[in-house]
Amino acid sequence: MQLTRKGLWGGLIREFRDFLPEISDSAITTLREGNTPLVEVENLKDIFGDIRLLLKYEGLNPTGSFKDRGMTFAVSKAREEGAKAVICASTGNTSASAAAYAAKAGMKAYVLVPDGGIALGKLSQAMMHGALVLQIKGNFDDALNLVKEITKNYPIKLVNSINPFRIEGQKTAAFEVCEHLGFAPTYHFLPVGNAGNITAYWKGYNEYYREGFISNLPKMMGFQAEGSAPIVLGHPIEDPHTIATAIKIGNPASWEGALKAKKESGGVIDMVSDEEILEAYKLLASREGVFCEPASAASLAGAIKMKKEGVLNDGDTVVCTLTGHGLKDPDNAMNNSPKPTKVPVDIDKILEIMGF
Ligand code: AN7
Repeated sequence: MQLTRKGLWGGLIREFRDFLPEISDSAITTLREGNTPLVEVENLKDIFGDIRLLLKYEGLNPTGSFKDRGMTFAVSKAREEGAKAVICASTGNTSASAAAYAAKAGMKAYVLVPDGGIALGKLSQAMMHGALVLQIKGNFDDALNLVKEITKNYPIKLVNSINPFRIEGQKTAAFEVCEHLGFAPTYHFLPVGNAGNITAYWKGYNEYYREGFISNLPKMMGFQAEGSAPIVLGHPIEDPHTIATAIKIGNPASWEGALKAKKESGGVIDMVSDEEILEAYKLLASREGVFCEPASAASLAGAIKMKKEGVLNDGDTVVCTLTGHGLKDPDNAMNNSPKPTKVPVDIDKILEIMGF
């Protein structure tokens, strides 16, 4: 048998280079991110009937979230420009990704995270990858303001999604959805925090549309958490709250991008409650075998809400992006599932509990 390279994935910069800004080969910093599966939902027919529902499982990226798509490009660009350090504010996933890609590029990473309310998995990643982790006695919005101020005056590359190369990398997820399906979905649901991702997907779909690869554009359906829904309410929120800490953001950086995606696509920016988010989170894990973090489940919670409101129809193709892996947030997982049963080393007792 002959060994072949068939099917090996070069990371999204190499795979989608024709659709990205130019970058020199030697600067490319990749952990082979992208190429995540589009998983067909099979067991939610009681809710969705004959709607075709698919999950873009971004938790399977190298650091466990979609942030790797933007980070490979932002860090590669920083490296090309000769930067020695990167910095970001983060609710967790951006810091994990920035820390990993900075390590790979041989750069220093500084990450500013809220003190408390950052999921354990994410914090442990930033620490393990050797970032300087600064816990701010404030929220994400405070951290982002500080980072913007610092990068004005010091030679550190900002890698939050206000860095346009982040959006460029992230748009490739829309390319993959089109390539997997062979067409664009009718609806695309996403959780919305800083709104960089919905902005990026909309850009990606539009670029494939202009190329003639797809003949329709999806309606973009962005969902914020109820206690943290500035775009829905139409004003920044001073003190946002939600169990979905990844999207606990009161003043999104890409606010305009989200509104543009909504308006141009004929979609919505709406909100779901923490209860609805947790319900969707548990449904995915227990009935589809897909473990995502709570913020990610806001996309499915949004789809369930829209189905109930009669917006979705039989025959529609609906994609929900699951932005981050469930292992990111072990505390929420433990608090929202049945506890293990402690048993003695006694086969009769065990069989009895098993129901035999
Ligand atoms: C799992 O890590 O903002 O609307 O600092 O981690 O593009 O901001 C994370 C955001 C959705 C929202 N799902 O995406 C950060 C950060 C998960 C996330 C979002 C985030 P955007």
